[in-house]
Amino acid sequence: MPKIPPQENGRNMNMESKGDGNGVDSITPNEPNHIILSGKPPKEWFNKKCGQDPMLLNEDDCGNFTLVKKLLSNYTSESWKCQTLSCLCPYFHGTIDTSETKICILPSGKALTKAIRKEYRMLTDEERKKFHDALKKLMKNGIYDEISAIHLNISRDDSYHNGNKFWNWHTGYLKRLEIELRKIDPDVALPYWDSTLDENLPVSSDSIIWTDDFMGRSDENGIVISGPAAYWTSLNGQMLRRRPVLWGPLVQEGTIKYLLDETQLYKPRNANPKFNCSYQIKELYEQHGTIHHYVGGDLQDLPTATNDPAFFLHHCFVDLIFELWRQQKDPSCHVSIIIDDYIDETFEYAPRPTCSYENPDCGSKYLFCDPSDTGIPSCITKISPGGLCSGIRNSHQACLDGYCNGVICVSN
Ligand SMILES: [Cu+2]
Repeated sequence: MPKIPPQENGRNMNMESKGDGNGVDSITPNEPNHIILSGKPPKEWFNKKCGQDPMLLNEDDCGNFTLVKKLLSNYTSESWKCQTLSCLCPYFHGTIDTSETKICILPSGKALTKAIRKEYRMLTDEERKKFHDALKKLMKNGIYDEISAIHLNISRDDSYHNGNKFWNWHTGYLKRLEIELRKIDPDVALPYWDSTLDENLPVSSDSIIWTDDFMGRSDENGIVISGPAAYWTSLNGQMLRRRPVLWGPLVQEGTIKYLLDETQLYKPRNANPKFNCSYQIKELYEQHGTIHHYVGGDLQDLPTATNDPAFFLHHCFVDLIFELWRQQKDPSCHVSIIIDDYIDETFEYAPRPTCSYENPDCGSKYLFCDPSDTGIPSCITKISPGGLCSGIRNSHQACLDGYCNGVICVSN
């Protein structure tokens, strides 16, 4: 049995579905160009208060969501349910080579291989360009919107973001985008954004991840003006936005260690300490929410979160942590969504970037190794020009294409 169950029917407010009949794979608007998804407001997320945070966007009357863009209904794939490359093969118009076991030969003559999900900054420039190019194509051909609308649709059902269903649903959801990216370019895999790499900067928003060559910059109004989603108009007909200055806590390495520590003891008040899986999972869920809040704009608001490609990079990281946790889980820990024999052969995660005194190379020109305050070396993202570099021990390595003049990164 696959870990990822078939999706349940989302509530199709003023929408009718077609395709595979599961109600969410393909959504056809009743009116081609303007749909109001009305009804119950989406669940209040991250303790937001309607109307109190100017960066909570796109909700009209605190609950109604306006879907302005026309959906092309050109996404009907079931391929995300595949757990083997041979299952994926027909979706890539490949043929199974019978002389060698189960190898899928693509029309290009190359073999279809597992997607290797690397940290975004561990991609080579060529790999990152391929990812961005494939992403832009999906934005142009309407598939990105179709996939985004699936999340919009389920966002109106609390159960997808509350409780155990959250994990396996989002695992499958990431595969939807990844497989479509790979149909455009089979060399591509979904990268993950390890936000702990940004956390140790003096100002985390100085990370190169928010520069033109990566996820892009936003202007003073929060509109994303560079990167693969520059001036991207999403489902609601508005341009993609993030906080003009990203703000708030990110995930700390110590938190990840704490979450992955099998011997972590949860000590409820007036009770004996005990290992508690559901508590651990809830903690990871809460941590994941802080990143949505940090980026703000579309990503902060549940119905619009997937408008931002950063959603997929962030969730890919959360999925990695969950996967590590799942592999290391306490066998006596019973969480209904975890199935012992679950193996997905279509993708795997490359290790998170690490370094040590013996090997201070993080494996990317976009990362550097720093002992930080703890004395334990860890990889940190490089800082974009103009960013703050004070207080970093290895500050001579911290600035991308420049140097630290003591306080600020200046270009060479
Ligand atoms: Cu979600």
